[in-house]
Amino acid sequence: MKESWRWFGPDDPVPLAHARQAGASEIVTALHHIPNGEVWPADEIARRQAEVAAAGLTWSVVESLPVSEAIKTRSGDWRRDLDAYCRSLHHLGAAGIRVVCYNFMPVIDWTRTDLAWPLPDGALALRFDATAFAAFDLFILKRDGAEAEWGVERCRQARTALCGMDEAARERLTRTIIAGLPGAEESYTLDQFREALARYRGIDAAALRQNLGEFIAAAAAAAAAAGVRLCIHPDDPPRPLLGLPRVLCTAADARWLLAEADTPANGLTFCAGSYGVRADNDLPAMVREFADRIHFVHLRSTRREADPESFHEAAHLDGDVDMVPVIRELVFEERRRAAAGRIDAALPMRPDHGHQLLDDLGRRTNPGYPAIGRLRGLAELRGVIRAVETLC
Ligand code: DNO
Repeated sequence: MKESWRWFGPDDPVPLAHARQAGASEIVTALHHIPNGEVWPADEIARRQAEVAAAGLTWSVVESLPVSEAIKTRSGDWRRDLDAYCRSLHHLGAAGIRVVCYNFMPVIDWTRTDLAWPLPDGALALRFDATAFAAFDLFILKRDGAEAEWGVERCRQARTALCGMDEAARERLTRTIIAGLPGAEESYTLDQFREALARYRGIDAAALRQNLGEFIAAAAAAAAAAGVRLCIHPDDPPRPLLGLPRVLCTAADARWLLAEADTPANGLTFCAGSYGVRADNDLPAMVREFADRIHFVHLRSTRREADPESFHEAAHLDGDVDMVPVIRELVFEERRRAAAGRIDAALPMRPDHGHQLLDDLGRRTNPGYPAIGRLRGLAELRGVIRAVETLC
């Protein structure tokens, strides 16, 4: 596998030199300063590539080339944005960057309620607490219809949770949900957030699926022509939030999307942590089924809590994800590709997220992306990969 490391660009508090010392050879990044919907110019791609190469690394995966809200809702300037998307794919392919990750989550990207949840050993983890999320939805956002969706018991728990939060805690929860986690690109105030939600009135799961299907038909054709492989990131968490549909949560969703455009240019980012939040996703079986369409891998593990809709991020080899069988299936796929002479035999993988520990604590870090927590994750995963490659 190609060991890669996410780098958020020149403002990332973890420099490229540290990614290299962690043992990574590849960089996963994006032109974060370009607004969603705009073309990524060839010269800006080349400049970023040169910066990465100067550190002895290769920019081999884009995460993400964001899909604009106009495209997701198929409204406003969506045709212009789609054209820009296809032009960016062309520029990336011409620069030799062949793997492009994206997602199709409405309004908000990945979502957590707590970015510094203390573990028993003193390290800090990211957490999604369904009750805290309900408290935001019901009593801070005050979304119409939320009460009926959450049900009596969760509303009661949420009211109690809200009473336990002071003004600062409520503000922190709100910002954690709507201000955008690293890589999310969109950031909202409460009023802007309400407007963004309103744009999805009338867009249910079937309508969003149709929009995604139409997007991938056009984008995969452009990607194929550019020599690029697109790979969708699953929804995180993998279930509808705030009355918004989410349509890439399960094996059935992935199967559907891959059939919509039957070309390697339409592929998956296999994010073990996101798919693993659902007990009904059998991860090794999913890798086996979708193997030849997986172009990028996020290795991370989550732990479901006593409340089955809540989870926190566990250490990479702990949690609910069967990491060793997942890695074994990925290694088998790499061997099949190598035997078939495919140029994409080595799969790019990155240690996704990491606990804040040791010198990470007290430092400015991008939530989920501290240096030492990820270094530990990568080292543990590398050990498993080597063992599987040797013994299986
Ligand atoms: C979180 C990431 C996501 C991911 C996007 C892909 O850590 O996995 O932000 O980059 O959803 O489009």
